[in-house]
Amino acid sequence: MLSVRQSCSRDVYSLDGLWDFQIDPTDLGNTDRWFATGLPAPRSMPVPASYNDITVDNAVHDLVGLAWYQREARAPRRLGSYRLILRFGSVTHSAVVYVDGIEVVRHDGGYLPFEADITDLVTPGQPFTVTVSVDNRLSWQTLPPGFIQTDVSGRQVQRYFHDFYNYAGIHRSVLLYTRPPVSVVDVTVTTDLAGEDGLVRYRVEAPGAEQVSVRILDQAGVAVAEATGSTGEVRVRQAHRWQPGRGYLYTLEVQADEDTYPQPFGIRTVEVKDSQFLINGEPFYFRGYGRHEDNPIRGKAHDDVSMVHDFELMKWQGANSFRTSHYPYAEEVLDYADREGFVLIDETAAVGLNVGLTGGLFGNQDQLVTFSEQTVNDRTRDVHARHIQELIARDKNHPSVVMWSIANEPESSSEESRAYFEPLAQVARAADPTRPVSYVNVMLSPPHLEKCMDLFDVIMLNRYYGWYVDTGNLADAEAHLRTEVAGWVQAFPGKPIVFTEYGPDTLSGLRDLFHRPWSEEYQVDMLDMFHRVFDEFDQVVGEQMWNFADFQTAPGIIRVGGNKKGMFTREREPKAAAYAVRQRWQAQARKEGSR
Ligand code: GCB
Repeated sequence: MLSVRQSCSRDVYSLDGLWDFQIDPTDLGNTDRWFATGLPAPRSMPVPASYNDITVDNAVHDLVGLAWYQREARAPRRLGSYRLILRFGSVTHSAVVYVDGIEVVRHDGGYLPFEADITDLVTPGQPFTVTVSVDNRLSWQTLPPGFIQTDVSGRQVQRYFHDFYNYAGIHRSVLLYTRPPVSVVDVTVTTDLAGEDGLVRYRVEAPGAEQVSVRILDQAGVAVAEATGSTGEVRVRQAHRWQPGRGYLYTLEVQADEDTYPQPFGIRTVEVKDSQFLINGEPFYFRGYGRHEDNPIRGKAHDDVSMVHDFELMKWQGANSFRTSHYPYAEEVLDYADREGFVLIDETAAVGLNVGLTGGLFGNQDQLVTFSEQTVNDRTRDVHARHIQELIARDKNHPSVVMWSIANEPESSSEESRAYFEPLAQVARAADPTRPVSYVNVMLSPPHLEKCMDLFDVIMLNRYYGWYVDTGNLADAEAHLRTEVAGWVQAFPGKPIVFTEYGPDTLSGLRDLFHRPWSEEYQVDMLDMFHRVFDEFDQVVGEQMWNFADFQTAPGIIRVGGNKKGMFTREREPKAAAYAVRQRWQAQARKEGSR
């Protein structure tokens, strides 16, 4: 799906701000038709935001079920023959949208956009009502998966297998935009290098358009190439390459009859070859983090203030990359990464397809099986395939995205897991033949147990030697880590290895002469130990520690006010490790710069 971009044929209006809001744990709203009659007892709720931490009401914070949002909007006065589209950046986890009481769209999946053409339901210049029912319930057929239990008081309790709080609500901007009756609905840009030149292949979908043409504008807005037709290849002479740290962007300005759509893109190549990850033909070493969209009060909502500040912190550290763990991030974040030259591993919301894990490496208390008719099944796989397709459709033109991660830490050591993932690897490759595809492997599935890695291009590993195992014994941790890396190198020769998680929980301010677990000293020591081992293996081409910042989780005996593995606190104050790792990453960056 195309991002919303303003142009001479497209006007954009924001519906962000305060909406009416009401929780509906007993599902009254559908029976009483709140979408037509209005919310009986609304309170104010900001959009975008997770609703959970905004009020001081436990019923809102712990809601399992439906919440309703409603507001008035006004159709543009001079709509003429143009279409009016209502567009949501994301609603977590599923939404049904009504305009003046009539359902216009429903969408499952809490981290991807959706839209509806509402032209025929509105009158130019007149107000209309938008209502959204938001469902935060997770089941075995949602991503991420979960299941609901009823406690002794009859209250519904959401259980899940991933380690971040189940924040919900309208998490990204709600927009109205106009476009001509015949308009661009999709653009795909892929690029190659030919010596100093860039080759730009494009495909435009604009159903019914009689004339399609494109111009390539450089960063100064100067046209450097053009072509006609809905597909083609254009040569950009002496092209500026999009490079890590230098995010040069061109714009493919598409003209389809009356419609103009500006599609930003970068000229660069990505390839996996001989245990190396190549960007523009040069070995790239990933330095950075797994992250979360997570902030005090607003939860998982996007906001530009936090985004820009987080990128400043990452640059200060010398990081060059991150993974969008564990779901697709806001489109604004991808646009900004493109501009800033950050390298992204783009992940689906398939986290927790593994009943062996709940918030870390500890037991399966409910005796569940991951893959079965009652749990993760063929229907889940169909949903997963759709998520992969929607993610790639949204993010395919971002030069910052260099690899797709189709799942985080799924079960991958059983025959069932292979049967589940084999078709999904194909779905991803069919949707995008230009980028490597992989998934993130869990510690429970070392090379001798692993059944899926041969389907993928890069070995991504989350490892917690020194924390969940060998706790406090970094000598043993180091030995075990070294042996395991050697095992991967031997089992999958030629595949590069990226560490996508490692690090201990660390309580900011806890200092310890004896460097024991939870102290800031231990975080420094443990990260240092991992880095020592990485440096011994040429096949290790990246280190993304866990996590950029502390983040909120479900309550649990191994979580103290959330997960504390951040390099920064949840408020973005640095821990000691932030300075120590900065020295290493800045030194690496300087070395690369002098090459
Ligand atoms: C993992 C998960 C991540 C958790 C982390 C932890 O392996 O991928 O979501 O937060 O471990 O801290 O336990």
